[in-house]
Amino acid sequence: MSEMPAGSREAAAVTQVDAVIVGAGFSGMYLLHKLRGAGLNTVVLEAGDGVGGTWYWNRYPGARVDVESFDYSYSFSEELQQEWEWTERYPAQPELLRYLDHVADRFDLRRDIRLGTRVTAAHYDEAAARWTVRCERGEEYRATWCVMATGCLSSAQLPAIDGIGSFSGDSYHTANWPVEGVDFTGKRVAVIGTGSSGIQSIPVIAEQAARLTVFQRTASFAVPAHNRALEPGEVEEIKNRYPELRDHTRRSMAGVSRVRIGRSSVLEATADERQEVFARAWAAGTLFGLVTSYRDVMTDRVANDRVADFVRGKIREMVDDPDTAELLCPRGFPFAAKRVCLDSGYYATFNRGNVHLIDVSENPIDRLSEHGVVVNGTEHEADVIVFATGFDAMTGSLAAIDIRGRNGRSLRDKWSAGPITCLGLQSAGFPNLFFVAGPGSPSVLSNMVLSIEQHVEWIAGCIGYARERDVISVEATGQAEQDWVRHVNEVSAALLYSEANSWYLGANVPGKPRVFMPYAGGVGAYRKRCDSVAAAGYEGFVLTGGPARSHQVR
Ligand code: N01
Repeated sequence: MSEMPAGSREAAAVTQVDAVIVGAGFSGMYLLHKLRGAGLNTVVLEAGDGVGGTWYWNRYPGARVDVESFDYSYSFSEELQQEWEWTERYPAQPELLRYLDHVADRFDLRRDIRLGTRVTAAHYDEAAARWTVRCERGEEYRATWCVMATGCLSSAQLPAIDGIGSFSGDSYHTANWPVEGVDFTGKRVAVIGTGSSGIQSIPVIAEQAARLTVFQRTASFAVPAHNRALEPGEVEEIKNRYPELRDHTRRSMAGVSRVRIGRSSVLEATADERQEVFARAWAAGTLFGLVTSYRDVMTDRVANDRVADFVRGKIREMVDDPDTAELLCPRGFPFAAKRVCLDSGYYATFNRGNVHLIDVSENPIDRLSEHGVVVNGTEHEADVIVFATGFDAMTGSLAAIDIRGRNGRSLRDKWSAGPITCLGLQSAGFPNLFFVAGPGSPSVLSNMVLSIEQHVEWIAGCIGYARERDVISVEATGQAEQDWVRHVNEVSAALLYSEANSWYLGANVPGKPRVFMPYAGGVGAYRKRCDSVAAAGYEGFVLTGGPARSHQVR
């Protein structure tokens, strides 16, 4: 059953701990801090050579966060949030990585983080009620608790294009960018993909490259970031208001502080009123401004079309060449049914003489050749190819690990028709295994840091509750997860998400089941549900006592 040869397993070192956490990004680091504080001997296993997760790997030019910095930051430590100085509304990757490095040092986390340690398997031993976690180089860890803090967007996807290995120049995936950076000066560069990663990197690459060719299969909706430096007075005001801001975000829909959901319908507004409301949302420069401008943007396709028309109008204003502008106008799916992108100069980049857009929606890329990208029989020569082609989202990083629960059942098999979880936190048959921001939780539809903190606190609370009562295993019931999956599906069915081929649905990965994975009911409602489950003694979970109490606790 193991993917590791028996011989190498015998030779490997085995370390006994209370808890193993996989991943040292925002989730894994906070969880280590919490579990260590609760007295658990905890280790974090991290594939990268540094901490930071998403912000360690995604070093491509132009990478920056799309949620405002004062929201996209830990709230668990008053000292941390008071001492850290964000410089911009939407900080770039180096600043985010500095923040996470600071957190690792400030809370003395590094001594329990094993870098360069990729986890390959996690198997549950039912008799011992312990997980065995195996790593690529053969080390083994045994632990009562195992938490997958592996990230929603961490399994990078290369496209299935013929000849991908035959290109003789350099090629890079945005999510696996070299630490030393890439110099595009004087180079002919091809970028494949126009999601968030493409939209952020294209303007920066265009400034350096001799010639940039962008291959677009689907145009994305992008709204302006209006990024800027934060003023000293503004930072001080935010810091003074943190209790109020954090309280609001925890009870909100998307976990951000400056957004209020409109109460009226797009369809009841006059054309002038709509224009004014949309223009205000556009000027605010936030990811959620247009989508929350009216209450029915995500529930009514006609209402949604009004927003989409507004954005298309803006694209036509920004792009000089009318044919290029039309190609850049997204069509065929609702606004925000795919993740909206934040634009820092993307559309304006197509007004540069060295930038060319190739539409591959009807004529897909034939193949990669030794010298470039071949479309419709024409070879577009390039010295460098950048794949901004996304991720096997939400389940990819879990499927990459051979996870086996009770009776040796594999998580990959259990989820072969789509992920099944209770609250996105656990899956029945996998006792003591938790996911942070797992499928079935708000995660990618929300401010990730806020959702991560909520999950970490819930998991730490659950483990603490179990330990106080000599509980040796905690496991979601099949009924509880069925009820939750039904609720997740009902909520998303009332929204327009299924009308787009997005990574939310796994539609970007050939063969992946088409299931809407995140929970769209909002972080406030979700938190209430999690809190009430905990308050009822972990209703929907079976808590099994240890040898002294070999019965179900509760
Ligand atoms: O990935 P994507 P991403 N031929 O899947 C195209 C977060 N993020 O890395 O749409 C040609 O969105 C594909 O085309 P199509 C954020 O949540 C956040 O950009 O499948 N094209 C698409 O255009 C985001 O949503 C930030 O038709 C091919 C692109 O590749 C998520 O990560 C920054 C192709 C992939 O876009 C993923 O974003 C970056 C092919 N064979 C990322 N195969 C922030 O701002 C794929 N494509 C914080």
